[in-house]
Amino acid sequence: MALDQTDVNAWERDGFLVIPDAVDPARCEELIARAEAIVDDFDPATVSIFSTHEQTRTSDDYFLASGDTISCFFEEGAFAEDGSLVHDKALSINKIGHALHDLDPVFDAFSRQAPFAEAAAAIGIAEPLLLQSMYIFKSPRIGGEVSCHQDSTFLYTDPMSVVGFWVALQDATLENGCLWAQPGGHKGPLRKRFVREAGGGTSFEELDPMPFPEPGGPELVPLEAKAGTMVLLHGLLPHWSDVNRSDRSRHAYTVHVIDGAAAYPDENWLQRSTDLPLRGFEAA
Ligand SMILES: O=C(O)CCC(=O)C(=O)O
Repeated sequence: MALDQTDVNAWERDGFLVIPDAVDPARCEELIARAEAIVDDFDPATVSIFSTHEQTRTSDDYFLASGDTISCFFEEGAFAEDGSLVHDKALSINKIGHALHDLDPVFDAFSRQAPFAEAAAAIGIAEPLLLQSMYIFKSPRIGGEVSCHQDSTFLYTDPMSVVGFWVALQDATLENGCLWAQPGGHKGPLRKRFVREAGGGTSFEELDPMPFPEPGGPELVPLEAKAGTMVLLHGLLPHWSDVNRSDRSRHAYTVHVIDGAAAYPDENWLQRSTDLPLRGFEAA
């Protein structure tokens, strides 16, 4: 899957690169099966988000601890007033994160396949470190919108270095909520940073008032992708995905890679314990 100079030029011009047939569809199927097994084993009661006044704090804690865990996150509106699930558990999960790539052997091997390392080298990530992984379900008729954002907001380094390696595990189409991106949008400023507050919790620190392109508007282009397609996303690139209004799920897996030469701030939401140091693309 060698990238050539035309690909690298497109990456630098657009801030994203769509690489069809990057991953063997059989490996996508294997990852889907593994994610389904993780959800099967997951007991929703362990998230303990049912008592209303505690909800924000407990889900914040669960989220903030997830940088070095395998944690399941529900779709908005997954629970009824009485705490019961509105739909099947398997359909109610929005995503699994954020250390699948280091804690689960199937995800570890998937994330460290040659195409990932080759793409990282081709776009010039000097000392790649796999920081975060997310398995995104976008279940039929339930999967929610991912609002327009830049990944450097959440995974800031100095200098900025994060790149998303997003893989369609199932065909992503206009109907089931494919990615949309703003060509060249990575040349714009970072709008905000998502930071941990000294007193606990998180907030957005506003950096630049430039608005994001309007979802569905002319500045964003759809990135429809067959299963096995990899999409590289620059950390400053505004991107978005719509709700899934169709009857077909849109499973995807994304790994966010930073450059080990850049500084990683303590106020970033995602912090890893020293027991689980970041690794590159080499096998453990
Ligand atoms: O898969 C999606 O819909 C959004 C993914 C995304 O925003 C990301 O990987 O940064």
